[in-house]
Amino acid sequence: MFDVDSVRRDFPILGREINGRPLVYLDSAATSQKPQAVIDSLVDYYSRYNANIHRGIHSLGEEATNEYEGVRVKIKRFINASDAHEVVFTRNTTEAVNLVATTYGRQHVLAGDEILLSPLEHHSNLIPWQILAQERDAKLVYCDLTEDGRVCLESVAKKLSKRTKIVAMTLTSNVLGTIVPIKALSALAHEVGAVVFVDGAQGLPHMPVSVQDLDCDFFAFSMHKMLGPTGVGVLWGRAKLLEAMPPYMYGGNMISSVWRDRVIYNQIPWKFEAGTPNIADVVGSGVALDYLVKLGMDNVREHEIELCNYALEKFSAIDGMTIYGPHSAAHRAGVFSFNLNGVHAHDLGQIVNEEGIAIRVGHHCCQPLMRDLDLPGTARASFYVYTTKSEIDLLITALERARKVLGHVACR
Ligand code: ALA
Repeated sequence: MFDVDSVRRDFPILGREINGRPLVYLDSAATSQKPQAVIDSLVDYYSRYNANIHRGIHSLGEEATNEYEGVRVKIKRFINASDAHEVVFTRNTTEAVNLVATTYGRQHVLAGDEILLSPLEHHSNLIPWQILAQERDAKLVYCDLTEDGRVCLESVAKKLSKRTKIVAMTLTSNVLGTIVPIKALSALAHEVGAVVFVDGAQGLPHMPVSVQDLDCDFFAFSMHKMLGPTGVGVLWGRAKLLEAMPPYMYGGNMISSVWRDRVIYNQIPWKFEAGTPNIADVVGSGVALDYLVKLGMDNVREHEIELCNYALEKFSAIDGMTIYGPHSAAHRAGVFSFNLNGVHAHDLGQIVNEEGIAIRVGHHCCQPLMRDLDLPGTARASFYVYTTKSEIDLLITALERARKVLGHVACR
């Protein structure tokens, strides 16, 4: 295991004070904080080798191209893909979902076909499929959840059929923290010939992932949730699927030859990377991956399990606090949605902010799930590699204060 205190020293923002209190950042599911090495890499890029890539033969252009393409190889290793050409850079996870829905989806989903989702999906892994289904007169089908918010595999098996063309599910819920058993899901989906698209945005930052072991067909994630800069997403896809898909956007870099009236597209992955990409932030993403590799993803998960066990024990002792999602660390990541009896989530967010504590409140871009739970919203505390048990204690103290300030009496 790594030393959390020493990790914290690498994150300059954690030295900040908010409202006269040391910052307690419990909103890493929204975006993670960045280590100094990532911040420095952006200044280094712009100070020493800023140039456009894949275009010129001058030294700066070559250096920038090598760094950019080098990050693709780092990603290939990080997710254990079989080939770096299967790694496509996008702006974020949302763009990766849209890319697959509008290319692979339009090619393969026809009238009467079905797309299977879970009720846990973030709007970004729902609306692109909703629009595709509307366009094609296809149907969205939802599997059931267990009482504690886990994906029920028996229900997945029942809802799959020869009509199912795509199964799109998150690896980890950004609301309930649920970890979805993707490997078992892939096996079931492949039996009926469906492809599996995994939204890895909340999962990959927190656990070791091998796309080959998960046996999924597409896997998307965002670097800003795993110590990297904003503006870099990744779509991994099996080469044979990516090769058969049309481009998503058209323009420079995605071509091999152009005539006045026709074009031959570039090979994968560049076929999907039209225009000048976000070079600096891709470079910074490589440094973020180096940082995580150094910590060890097994250790990252172990640290999170320890925090989850601690939080589950402490939160369950608070009168009137409802925790949503799995009550076992084995089935969840460090994302805790909760409500405190009689206190509106927005009021909670405001009161804890007065103590320097950052949490997210609201529907978390999961309105259908909130409707299923019959909730207007929740407060959410989310952890990462720099989170400590004493920060969880500070949150609990602030919640107790919130209850007093808002004048509500605790009741179970
Ligand atoms: N999807 C991010 C979250 O859950 C923004 O907060």
